[in-house]
Amino acid sequence: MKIIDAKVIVTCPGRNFVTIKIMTDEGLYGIGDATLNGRELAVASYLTDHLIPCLIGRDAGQIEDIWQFFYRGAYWRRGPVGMTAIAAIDMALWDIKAKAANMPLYQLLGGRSRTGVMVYGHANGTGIEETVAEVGRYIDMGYKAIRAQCGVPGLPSTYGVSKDRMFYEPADNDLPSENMWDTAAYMAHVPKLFEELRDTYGYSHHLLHDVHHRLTPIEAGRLGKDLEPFRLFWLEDAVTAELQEGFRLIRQHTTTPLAVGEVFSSIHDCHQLISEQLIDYIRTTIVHGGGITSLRRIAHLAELYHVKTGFHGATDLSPITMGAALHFDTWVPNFGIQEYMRHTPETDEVFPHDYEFRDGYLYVGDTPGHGVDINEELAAKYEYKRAYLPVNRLRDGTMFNW
Ligand code: EZ4
Ligand code: CO
Repeated sequence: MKIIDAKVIVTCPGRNFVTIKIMTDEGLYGIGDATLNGRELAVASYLTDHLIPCLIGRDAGQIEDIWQFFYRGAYWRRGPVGMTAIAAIDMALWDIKAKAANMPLYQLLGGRSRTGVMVYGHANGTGIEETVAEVGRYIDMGYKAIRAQCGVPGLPSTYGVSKDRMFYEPADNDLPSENMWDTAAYMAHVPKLFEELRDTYGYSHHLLHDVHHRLTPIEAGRLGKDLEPFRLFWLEDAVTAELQEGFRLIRQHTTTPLAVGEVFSSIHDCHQLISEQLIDYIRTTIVHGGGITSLRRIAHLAELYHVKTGFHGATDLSPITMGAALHFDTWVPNFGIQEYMRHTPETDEVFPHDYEFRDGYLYVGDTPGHGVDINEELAAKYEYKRAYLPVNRLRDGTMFNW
């Protein structure tokens, strides 16, 4: 089966999404997500200008060879723009292969390891009381696992606290908006939130928290220790992870489980974190980590070291990534959990899909492929709109991590 054409579709049904559609001479096509929040057009150009010309005429079944061709063949390896572009092609090719086999993708990967995929939802509020009430709402909706984020007294805005109850969207401005950060205020506040949550709801649900790269290793060790009585499922992105060995220091000080990796683009970004057992969950997901071909390698490496998967699943990952991730989650032996933020109805309409939420779990359907399609006519109605993630500064103006 030969690739005869491929195109990039940019659409903005409430937020920007980039999609590749690959066509074959047998009439089958596959789609892949190429969305990189705040840098969408760079990936679109990487695909259109540099990868698609090399795709035409190739055998659509040679997924591994095409992956290696684009990874090794670029000479310039890794990096989020390039790896997102490779991921998009890889996802589309797995979609085609599964359609050709007339199988849902999880069958092709090795079959079902579980009936459903446990997901966690996002509860947040401006204060503790509001956040506690929100967690209650998620419990009522059937969630078994809930991430809790809360405003910090004295800070006008905080990562993870949304203006819209249903749909959180951090890329909120045409140019980066500026947030303010205060580590001491945050560290004093978070344990109070989790104490209140456990006092209110007990210990029958999993609770998670995302630090969003704002601490140093020794601060993270302290926070992890302070949170130990509340038995978190995980503490996410406690520190930036360019320095993988930095996690050793956190590990020496706390038994709170650690998750990291949503911004990683390859196995080399987490090799040491995994092989030294410095983390418990790897969050690198299909769209930003080089596709299914690449994530398979990461998951197998992780399995050797008791590390489980916990794929990133924010709204800036399109329903295509969610579909592909759910097939992967349904198969992968060392599955941990899947993040799940609801897409808006406009987005769901542009990307029809067959996965569904029931009682705390997401279930994939049995449509051949990854089960997600794109309505191109509808997609064309939503024009790209530039949007940036915020930046973050300390009180004295110093640029910090967002
Ligand atoms: O801020 O995906 O765990 N989820 C997150 C996300 C990220 C966005 C950035 O594009 O940290 O909400
Ligand atoms: Co995160």
